[in-house]
Amino acid sequence: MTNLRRKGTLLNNLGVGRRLRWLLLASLIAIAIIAYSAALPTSWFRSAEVAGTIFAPPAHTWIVDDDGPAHFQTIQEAINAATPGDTIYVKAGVYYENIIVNKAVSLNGENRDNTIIDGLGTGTGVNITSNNVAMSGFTITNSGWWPNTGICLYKSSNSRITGNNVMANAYSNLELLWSSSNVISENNITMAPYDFSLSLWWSSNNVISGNNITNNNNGVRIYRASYNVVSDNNISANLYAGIFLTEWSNDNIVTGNNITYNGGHGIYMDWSSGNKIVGNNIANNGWGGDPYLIYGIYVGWTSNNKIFHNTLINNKQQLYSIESVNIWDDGYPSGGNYWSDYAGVDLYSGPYQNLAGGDGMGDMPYIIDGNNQDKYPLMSPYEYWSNPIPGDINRDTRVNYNDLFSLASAYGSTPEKPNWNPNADINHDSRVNYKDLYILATNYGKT
Ligand SMILES: [Ca+2]
Ligand SMILES: [Ca+2]
Ligand SMILES: [Ca+2]
Ligand SMILES: [Ca+2]
Repeated sequence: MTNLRRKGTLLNNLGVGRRLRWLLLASLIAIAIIAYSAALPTSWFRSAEVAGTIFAPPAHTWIVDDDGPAHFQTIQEAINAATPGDTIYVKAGVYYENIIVNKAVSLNGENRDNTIIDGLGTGTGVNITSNNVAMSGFTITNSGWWPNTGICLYKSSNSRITGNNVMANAYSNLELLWSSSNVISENNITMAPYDFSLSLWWSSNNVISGNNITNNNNGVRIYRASYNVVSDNNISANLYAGIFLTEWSNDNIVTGNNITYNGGHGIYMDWSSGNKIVGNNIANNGWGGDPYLIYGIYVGWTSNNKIFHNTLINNKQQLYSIESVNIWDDGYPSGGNYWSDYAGVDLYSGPYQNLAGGDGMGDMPYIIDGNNQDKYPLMSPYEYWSNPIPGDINRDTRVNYNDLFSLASAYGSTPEKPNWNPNADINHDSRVNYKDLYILATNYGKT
């Protein structure tokens, strides 16, 4: 009793009541919190972002319009204001700019045909110097003469250029310089009147896919650039070449492209090895009038490349090979290329083409020169050859007695047997029997 009293007396002697003390303490804490958080946001969030933690701020979208309400009227102002991870949405309009993209932002145009970046004939249209940039939905046009270009990726990685029109730039449309692991897809890359429309210089592991690369001076140049994939593009109606791979451009894959009606060579390759040129349609090239630029495929001083499953039709000259040793087929029964000027017949089958019954591959090699031959030239364009009318064993686009003869010659066989004909195994169950005969019979007479 005495002690409690004394304590109470002591506190009371400080001159502060209990409620008042709590109020004071609470106020101090509140003030501290407010002061601390006011000082924090920018620096604290930024450093968290750099560290890649989960505290990154939500990405912001900036709106750009040349003639309506928006955050900015020019694309460059929006890039300057943005932080990495932001999106810049550009409304339809004409933007007379040379743009530098020096941070990881997404540039999205409202519509590729009327959201236009016009360089007014000077500078590079869009110069991408950061990694992880995405750009889609624009027309990029009217940039300046060399060394400028429509879009340049300079030391950029993991960027994506998709769904744009890159067109009518004075020198070249699109260049990658020392840039790797980028995707260039679904663009119209057209009307570059002077140089190659799309060039990869010292750039690796890029994917160039699904673009229309048409009506340029030249199509695609790969220069000292390796491990790139060029697939499923339409590379047509260029004044001179379709694709160049030159000077130590190794281990690239060129596949599934339509390379047609180029005035010069369809594919030109020099001083390069380890490339796979597979499954391309290479037709009607070399008719532009230059007496030297006339080949579907030209290879010079370039060896150890694999070139098969391509379809070569009606090029002014199909092929020229000088000082080169390359592989022109994928073995048996995968096969070689289709050459529209192949004069051989298909009466035999097997790795040595000495067994009765055709198999869709010519019985004699397509001879290129003393060091180069396609051992298994295809009897029809690869697109059909790989997906024929069921029962068309010899791939001559009709199911008739020749196919019946092939099947009969291989009847009862399995892959180890001497009379095995892989194409006679129509249902791919590793035996030639009544099931294959049934398929052939139900398709008999089809063309
Ligand atoms: Ca507008
Ligand atoms: Ca044959
Ligand atoms: Ca047939
Ligand atoms: Ca079978």
